[in-house]
Amino acid sequence: MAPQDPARGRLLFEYAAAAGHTQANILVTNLLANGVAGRRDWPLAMERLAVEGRKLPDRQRALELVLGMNLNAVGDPKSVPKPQDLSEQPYARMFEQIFTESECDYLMSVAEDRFEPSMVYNRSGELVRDTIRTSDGAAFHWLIEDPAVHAINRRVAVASGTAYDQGEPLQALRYSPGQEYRPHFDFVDGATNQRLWTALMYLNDEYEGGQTAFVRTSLKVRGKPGDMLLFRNALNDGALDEFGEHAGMPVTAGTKYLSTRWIRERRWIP
Ligand code: PD2
Ligand code: ZN
Repeated sequence: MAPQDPARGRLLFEYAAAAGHTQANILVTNLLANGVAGRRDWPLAMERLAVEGRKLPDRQRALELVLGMNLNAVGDPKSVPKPQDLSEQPYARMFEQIFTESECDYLMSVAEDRFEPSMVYNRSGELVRDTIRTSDGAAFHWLIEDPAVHAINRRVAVASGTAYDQGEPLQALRYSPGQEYRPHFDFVDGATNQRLWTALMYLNDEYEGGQTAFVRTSLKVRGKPGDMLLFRNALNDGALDEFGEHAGMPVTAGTKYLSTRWIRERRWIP
């Protein structure tokens, strides 16, 4: 594989944008909003988004969504709801109604054209398809993380007491009847920058089955649209929390949409 150089890659997008390339301009705005591989300038990203919104309906929709959020000058939420305690082992908390219906609809609609069969890591660290995880997934990787998705990620960070830069890309997941995520740990064996937390955001209500089940305890969760479940995958000494084994139960009717974000110990973004 060619060596990765995200900062150089960002610079090339900046050149293309300055030369008038529309798509490169959009990507540069996204990178200014999230600060991946270079500087972060939220007010400038918002100004650019407003200009893009005059020509491009998708950008206008992202802009309107952000303007409806109660954000401070750097794009952080001014407040987040207090969580309900669900369990101490595993440590699990529910943030009810942390996202609005329009935010849930937005994530589902932006993901819709991007769904592909979900993958998992095998023992050699390669991403493969596996019957353990039969959903479809769409990752909002750094370049396509628009300012609205970015502001959603910042809300997850504030609620979880972590920094935005510790998060892996937000993923949207779609489960049709029979699809599931069988019991697993989100903890990655041997990782030096461990997945400490998992945030699951429930996006819709039009399905049956599909609860999030912690298989070593009796805890089963079905969030309402806009709710976020946050749980810890590791104990305070950094070791795996055995009680964190969990599953997305098979959906039996309808289609379930969910978003998930795995949060690392330290900075994860380039
Ligand atoms: O989609 C789910 O319900 C689910 C269940 C368990 C997702 C994940 N884990 C995950 O993304 O880690
Ligand atoms: Zn999981």
